[in-house]
Amino acid sequence: KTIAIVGCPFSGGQPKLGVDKGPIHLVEAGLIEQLEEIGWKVHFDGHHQFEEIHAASDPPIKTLLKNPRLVSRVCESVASVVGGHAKNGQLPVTLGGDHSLAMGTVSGTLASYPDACVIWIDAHADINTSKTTESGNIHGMPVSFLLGLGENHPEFAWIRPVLKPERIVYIGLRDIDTGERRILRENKIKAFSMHEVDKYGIGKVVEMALDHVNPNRDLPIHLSFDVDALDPSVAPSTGTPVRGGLTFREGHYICEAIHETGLLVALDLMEVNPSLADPESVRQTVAVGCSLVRSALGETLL
Ligand code: DIR
Ligand code: MN
Ligand code: MN
Ligand code: MN
Repeated sequence: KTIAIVGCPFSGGQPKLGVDKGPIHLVEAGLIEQLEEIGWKVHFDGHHQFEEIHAASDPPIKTLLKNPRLVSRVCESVASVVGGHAKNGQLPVTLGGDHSLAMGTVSGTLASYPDACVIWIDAHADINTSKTTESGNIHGMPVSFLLGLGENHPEFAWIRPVLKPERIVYIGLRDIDTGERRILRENKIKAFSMHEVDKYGIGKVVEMALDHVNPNRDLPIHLSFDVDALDPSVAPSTGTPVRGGLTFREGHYICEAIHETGLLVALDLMEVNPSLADPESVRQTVAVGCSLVRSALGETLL
């Protein structure tokens, strides 16, 4: 099987510059060669080029949602690229960029694998709607769009509510907005916060997460990994670090365990921002990003 690297230098879902450089750093650090070394054929035809939409022609929706037309159009094109690779039988690995891109990647996966489940690794739930968001940053909202929650915005008309609440599970949460907490509860969405990781251990948490979204271990899996799920001591170069996160091993264990299912069909690695720390922290974060991807794609310790 072949991996298709989808490099997405995009930052429009949040305000901090630099996250668009994440995919370039990951590829320059040797990710493609590393994947070839563990036996994959890797298809990469350069980082995605996104058309510009200038701020003047992209006013906020209801004065709040930022860059809505830009984020929507970029995600629509990411959906078609990821969906196209999946239809060709390739395994898309999307390198972000901010996590709003997952509106595109998950839409692309579900277009090819309608019964796929999503495992979302993050400090945040990314499930705000335009009613609940406090920041207006769309990277805090992709899950609600995929579930079809919240209002219908004509700017996002292409997004279908492809995901069912019982087909997504979270691991690593520790910074959830009040409105998000209510949405999670009302839709009975399963989430394992850092509290559950401490209580049960990561091995049991991954098993329980899979039991929930994939009880018979027969559904395709889309793994969407926000690097801020890791503790800031492990992955410091990211836009919204939150202390008390996953250790290096807990993050890798999740990836290894999902690889072991043999069911992974798409992977996202998001929110690496090489502009937000000193050079050594950047190097460390990029390196951990590469090694998470390798673990999800079968690198073993022995
Ligand atoms: C916050 C932060 N819940 C928001 N979300 C982040 O802006 O909606 N997601 N940082 O990665
Ligand atoms: Mn291609
Ligand atoms: Mn996220
Ligand atoms: Mn996050």
